[in-house]
Parts: sequence; structure tokens; C-alpha cells
Amino acid sequence: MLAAFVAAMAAQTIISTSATHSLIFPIAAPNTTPSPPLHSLLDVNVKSTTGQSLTLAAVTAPKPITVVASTKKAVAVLKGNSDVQGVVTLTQEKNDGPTTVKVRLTGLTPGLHGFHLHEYGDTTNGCMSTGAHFNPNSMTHGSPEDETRHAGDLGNIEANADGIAEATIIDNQIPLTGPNSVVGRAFVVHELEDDLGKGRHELSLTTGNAGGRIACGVIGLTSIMK
Ligand SMILES: [Cu+2]
Ligand SMILES: [Zn+2]
Repeated sequence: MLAAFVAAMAAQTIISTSATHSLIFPIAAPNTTPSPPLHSLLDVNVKSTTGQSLTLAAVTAPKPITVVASTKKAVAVLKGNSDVQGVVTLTQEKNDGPTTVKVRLTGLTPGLHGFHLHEYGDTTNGCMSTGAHFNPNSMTHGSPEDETRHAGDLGNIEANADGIAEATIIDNQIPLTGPNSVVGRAFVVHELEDDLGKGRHELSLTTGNAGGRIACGVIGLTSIMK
């Protein structure tokens, strides 16, 4: 009851320019439907005078609130100058937790293909303008299991005889929130296998010598209900 009262008082403070003062049902703001029963969730949408909306919620019942708001989900649709195409989804359930990446690509040549998260979500010049591997910690190229790696180094995906690659990758360096968020960056799938920094080629420590960029897609937020 106390929590509800505090919330109601807070709401009253904000809506006082547009609603009459009432200490009994101060939450009866103009755009709310009949007052919810006091034992249920109180969820009051309040329009402030500046037009911003604000949600106040309080629970008076003993049951705990289930917090789902921290889950983030994103998606990238990969295409390029080839028959390769597919969809990659990313889900991060906790702000500091790992991101689960689900990949499904078709049209590949059978075998291994380098799969990276590149720095920019810029496809003005096709996959070439997505920049280098996402590398916020100024590391050299490696495998996803290595301590020394680009954050965007996700290793290889393997296409079967039908050219289909399906993979689930769980990684700690590609969050959907915070300063190193990968939302707005891009996935790139390559023509060749990524040598994971061990190929002794001059490109091994920058790109894994994975060859051309055959498809890419920009990461954008999507509904967590999907
Ligand atoms: Cu790449
Ligand atoms: Zn790399």
C-alpha cells in the first residue's frame, strides 16, 4: 500500500497541471481507464507538460515483478554480389551476459567461410564499406577462443554440400548494449576459410586471409517477442 501511495503521489506531482487535486484517487489521470484494483499492478502513463511520457509502476501485492526488460534482440539480413544470403539473429539476456548468435546462410560453396563482425554498418559501397573487423581493444586477429582476438572474430561457419551453413555462436565480446554495442555494425561472410591468425600469411593477423566479402548485413534491433 505504501509503494502505491508513493507512486500515486509522484504521479500527482507531475499531473497536477492537468488534473484536479484528489488525495483519494490521484492516479485518475486524464488518459487512464477506470482505476485498477489496488491489489493489482498500477501502471500509469502520465503525459508531462513537455509532452514526454513517463511510466510509473508499483505493486502492492506480495508477488514479485518479473523483469524482462533487459533482454535485447537484434537481427541482420545478409546479402551481397553473390547468391549468398541469410539471416543472423543476436540475443542478449543480461546486460553483462553473453550474446547468442544464430546464423543461417544459403548459397555458399561447401566448406569453411570466415565469419566476422565488422566495425561499420555502412554498405554504401557494398560489403567493402563495413570497415575492418570490430576491434575496440586494439588487438590482432585471432580465433573466438583466443585471448588475443578482435571482438568481431567469430571464426568460421561451415557450409554443407547443399551450400547451407547453420551455426549457433555464444560470445562475450559482442554485446547489444553499452559502449561496445554491436548494434549498427555489420556481419560479413567471406569467400575463404579464416586461418584464425595462424596462417603465416601477411594478412593472417589482420583478416585471417579469408578472401573476398561475399555477403554482409547491418545489425538492427528487433522485437524480443519474435
Ligand atoms: Cu571479415
Ligand atoms: Zn579479426
